[in-house]
Amino acid sequence: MSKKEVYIELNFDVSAANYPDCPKHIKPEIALVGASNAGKSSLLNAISNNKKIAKTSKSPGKTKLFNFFKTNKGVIVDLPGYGFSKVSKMQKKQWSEEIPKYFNSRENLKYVFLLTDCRTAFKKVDLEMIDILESLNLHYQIVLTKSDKLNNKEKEKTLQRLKDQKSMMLFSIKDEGSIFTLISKINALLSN
Ligand SMILES: Nc1nc2c(ncn2[C@@H]2O[C@H](COP(=O)(O)OP(=O)(O)O)[C@@H](O)[C@H]2O)c(=O)[nH]1
Ligand SMILES: [Mg+2]
Repeated sequence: MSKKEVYIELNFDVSAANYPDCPKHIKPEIALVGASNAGKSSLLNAISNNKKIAKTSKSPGKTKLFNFFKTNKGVIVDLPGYGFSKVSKMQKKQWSEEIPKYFNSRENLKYVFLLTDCRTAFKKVDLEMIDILESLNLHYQIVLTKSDKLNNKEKEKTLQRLKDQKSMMLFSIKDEGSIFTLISKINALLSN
């Protein structure tokens, strides 16, 4: 199989500012959630090998909408990033009302990837999100992003801690192995 066949073909579908505007469909859906700047857009670009599919930004808070992407097997949603200081009223409403509404009501939601920067993981906002996912019994995995920023010692330590820990994985857009691991997981999730 060539590398091109391995990547997930993503096509931007639609953005929704509020939960009721999210498109209805019958395919399996996977959600990406995480603090603003956690690396959600970069991960989408990495799994599709397409730098332009999702806008990445160095300044936090650019993705203020639910962004829906279609694959040939299902749908991937980039949720509004939470937890940065300068926010509009609308942004606060999205975190406190629209994201929980989405998790509460989304019938085809198969799985959630919760992204968090491996250097600053498990801040209050992440823990609050984990609480929501747990309380709704949603299946999820924590993706510790930007692992290339760890030195070898830190990386070794983190991997040791994550051993046999299926609920977490280390990820970097600079680590092909981690990209392909995630692609396989997504393909499997969307095939069931
Ligand atoms: N070094 C490194 N930087 C990353 C990685 N993933 C994302 N970034 C950077 O982190 C910033 C935020 O990424 P972005 O994908 O826009 O985050 P989002 O707000 O969650 O969508 C950008 O400057 C990215 O280039 C990674 O794996 N390694
Ligand atoms: Mg983004």
